[in-house]
Amino acid sequence: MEINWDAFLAPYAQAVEELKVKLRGIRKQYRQGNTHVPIEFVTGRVKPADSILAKADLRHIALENLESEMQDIAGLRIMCQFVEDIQDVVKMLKKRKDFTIIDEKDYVMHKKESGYRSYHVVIEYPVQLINGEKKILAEIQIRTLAMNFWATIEHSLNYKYQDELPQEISERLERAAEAAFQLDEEMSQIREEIQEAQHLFSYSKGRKKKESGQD
Ligand code: 0O2
Repeated sequence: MEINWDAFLAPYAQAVEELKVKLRGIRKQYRQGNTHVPIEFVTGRVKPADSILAKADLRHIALENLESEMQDIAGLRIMCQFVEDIQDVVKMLKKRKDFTIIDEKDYVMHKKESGYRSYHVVIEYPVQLINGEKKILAEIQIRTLAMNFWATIEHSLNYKYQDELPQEISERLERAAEAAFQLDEEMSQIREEIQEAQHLFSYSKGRKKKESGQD
């Protein structure tokens, strides 16, 4: 089967752009509300054609079934400061009316064998095209900054070694996963202190801006 990649990926690209704006908008609303902001930053990407083909091969997904079986062609990532923020973000996503959640995977409570931790939500998102509406699948990954740091490093090492990591690196990654977990635990313990400090800091920044007429 011959795929016209530009045409195939266009709705996914549109969905990623729209969802980035929407998810970043949530962050802005929290900030304006002067409450704790559970979202640190948001990224998004469309899986490149070569990665789609490699994954389809690995997972035995027929090209005709890509749209229904590959859930992460459109991918969004929401980074949080604290593990507790992840559930707040998931709850907030569940209340939204502009997409439907069709699957959830909790790799925070149940980490993967690799040490990977993250919360995955698969959504069905309607994009408006010139010839009508098209519902596409997108995956939103919600994770802490520590989980993201580990996953990003592990992903690039696996890419470099083509999923055949030398024993020593594999062991170091395991220890790093544990260290990232401990970091999240420690930060959770002093969460209230940190939030109060951040609140004071943004309040004083806001006042200075006002005083210097930058507001
Ligand atoms: P890229 O380059 O990140 O876009 P499933 O296993 O199908 O039941 P899951 O885990 O949601 O469910 O699907 P999958 O296909 O295993 O993983 C989807 C994405 O989750 C991956 O995308 C990664 O982004 C992330 N991920 C899953 N497992 C790991 C892991 O062990 N390490 C890291 N670093 N990331 C992981 P891709 O396809 O890797 O592409």
